Amino acid sequence: MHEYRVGGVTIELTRGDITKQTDIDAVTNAANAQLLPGGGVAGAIHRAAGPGLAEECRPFAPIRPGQCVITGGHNLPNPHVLHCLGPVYGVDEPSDELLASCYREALRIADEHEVRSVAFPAISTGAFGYPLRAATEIAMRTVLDVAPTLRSVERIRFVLFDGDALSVHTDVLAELGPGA
Ligand code: AR6
Repeated sequence: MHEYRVGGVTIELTRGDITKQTDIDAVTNAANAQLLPGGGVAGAIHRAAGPGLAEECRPFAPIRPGQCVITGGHNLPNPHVLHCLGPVYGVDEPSDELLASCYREALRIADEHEVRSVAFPAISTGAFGYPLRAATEIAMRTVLDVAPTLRSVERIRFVLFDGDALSVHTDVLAELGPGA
């Protein structure tokens, strides 16, 4: 686990599975507009949470790119799920602003719900095709920008599925960010 401090917030980078974050209050789903189980992160989160999650999601759907909604965690080890719809790269424009909005909105809503720790996957970098390095720069810039404004959230963890994504996140945070 790599750790960085920004004001009162710790940013953590780790390799792993977003559904296995037992010490985190709110995990983020890289959702689809209908908030249904899909592939990738959405499939894994809905599988682990059980059918109650899709049922709770139904009244909120569809959501727009850049939007985020919060639900309970059902059978996940986390009390909350933040469902973010990332932009489809090359289709939903401006994709950089829509992707930044996902991270900003998720943190704003988490803070509003007095959540203390949030985990993110690399939104839009799978089925939605966003180039990993560009997406990582947006994610890190947004989190560094928002962190000083948070009252409740004190820990933000990026859970990267493979070693390549972890090393890109580590490089980008070292370039942009606070000292380790
Ligand atoms: N834990 C952490 N990261 C994961 C996991 C996991 N369990 N599984 C995949 N990743 P994606 P998107 C990584 O496709 O691009 C779905 O079908 C993956 O390697 O889940 O926002 C939905 O239904 C990639 O780097 O999300 C939507 O239709 C990143 O998480 C669509 O895909 C995001 O990959 C959303 O596409």
